[in-house]
Amino acid sequence: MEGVFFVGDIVNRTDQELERLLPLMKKFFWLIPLGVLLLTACGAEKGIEIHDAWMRPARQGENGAVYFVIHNHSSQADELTGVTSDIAVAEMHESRMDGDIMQMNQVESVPLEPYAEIKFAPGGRHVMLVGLKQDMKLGDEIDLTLHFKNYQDLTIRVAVSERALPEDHPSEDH
Ligand SMILES: [Cu+2]
Repeated sequence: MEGVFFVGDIVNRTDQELERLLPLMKKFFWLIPLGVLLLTACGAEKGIEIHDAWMRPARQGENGAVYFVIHNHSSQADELTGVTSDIAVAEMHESRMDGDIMQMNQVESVPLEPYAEIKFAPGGRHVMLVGLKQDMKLGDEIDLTLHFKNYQDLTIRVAVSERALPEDHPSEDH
């Protein structure tokens, strides 16, 4: 008798606790999917993003230099292995000041460390559009496709705009 009573007591207590817990569980149950959602959002690799792509105006037959920022959001290292364009031969270049002379070298690839932010900017790395097939006027836009060692190809929009260049970062027009 005593045992049965004891078991009943436990059951009753459990029920009471459940009754107390249930509203609480209902109240906070939405936290679980929210938590999962946040984990998913943080865990989801955003991959590689290109920001702020632009180039200065240039004439048909000339070269144009394209600038942008590559952001590797991934914990995996990658590599920019090439760039292609429909309106010119696209090469990756790196400018360096050697005394008063701007040296420009073609680079085959650009390493992208995990979470790296790599700037293509006047006076440094740029994509050279060699022998433009068309005039590039203010407000024009072109597509440029970036190829990576691991990541999918990214086609970006490049806007032609006039931006002030720092005096110690001469133009890449050549
Ligand atoms: Cu160049």
